[in-house]
Amino acid sequence: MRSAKLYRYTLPMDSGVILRDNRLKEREGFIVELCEQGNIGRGEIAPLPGFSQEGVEEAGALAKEQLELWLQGEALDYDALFPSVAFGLSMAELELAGELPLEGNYQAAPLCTGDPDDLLPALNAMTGEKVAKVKVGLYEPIRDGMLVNLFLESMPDLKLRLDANRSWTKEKAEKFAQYIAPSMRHRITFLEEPCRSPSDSISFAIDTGISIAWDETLQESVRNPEFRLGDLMGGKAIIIKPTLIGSVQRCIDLINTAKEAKLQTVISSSIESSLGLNQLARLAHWQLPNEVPGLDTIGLFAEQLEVSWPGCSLPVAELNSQTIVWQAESQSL
Ligand code: OSB
Ligand code: MG
Repeated sequence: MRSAKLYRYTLPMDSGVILRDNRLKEREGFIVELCEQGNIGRGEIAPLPGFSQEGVEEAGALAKEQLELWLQGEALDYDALFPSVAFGLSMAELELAGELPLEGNYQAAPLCTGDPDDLLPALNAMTGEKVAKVKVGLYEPIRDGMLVNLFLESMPDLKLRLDANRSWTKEKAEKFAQYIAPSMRHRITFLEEPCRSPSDSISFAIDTGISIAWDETLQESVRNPEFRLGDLMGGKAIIIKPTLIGSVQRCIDLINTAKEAKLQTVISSSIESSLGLNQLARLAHWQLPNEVPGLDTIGLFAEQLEVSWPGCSLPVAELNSQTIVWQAESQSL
């Protein structure tokens, strides 16, 4: 017999400047729970406002419809579903089948969004490779450039991932680069999407020697079924945010194609609850054991959900305290 539940959760949070114009004070989403023969599998369906094309209501309606099919024993066609729904349902199926390894990579690249002084203790506490992520493009490019240069100069073993979220014109991006000493540039592992247009970002990489990574461009590209990873020329890395990309299988396919193309691949958060974030850490360790994932987002929340993120002391709300919006069981299977 199969049974399934859909919980709707609301968690207090403050996304601060991370989401730029889409500041969030609450995170809403669903947890799907599948049961079969005493086994259980969960997944998170949480479209991210301002990033996902689907809204939370639409995602919930589609999830219920698909859960009905699952109860009847049908195989779900993930490529036809909203990315957030495909991700959550496929993750739940994977966990139910016992195919998602338990071990996770919880070593996140610390995310610096405001005061650079906040980053120093986190960096000093890191063992192994020191890698941090800094949001740029929120203030003047000159300030960003000076700051990044200062970081690199003062910590010789530091590597930085930067993210501009397409906020610069080509001129502003160049202004930023002017302030980074050429001898430091190779320690910027990559800069995500410096410019509004992808072609300007490619020119920027060629002109400055600073490697770039695709995040928004990858999300846009995968919406086109004809898309081939080889179309994303000029980037050194891709950022995979499964909630915005689709099913676990689709993410794994992308990872494998990227490996063949020698593209660095980073699994990253779409501000999932601690439940989804833990699963992303497990997916990252399983598929990309040697890559630090971009999962340092639990600190944006005021509460965790059901499972704790390792080392995080925020209170944990039980799944049972959330609303069950739908549940059913199959008769025949
Ligand atoms: O700008 O890459 C982004 C999270 C949600 C939406 C957009 C972004 C992010 C992150 C996640 O930055 C953290 C990370 O990638 O390290
Ligand atoms: Mg990004």
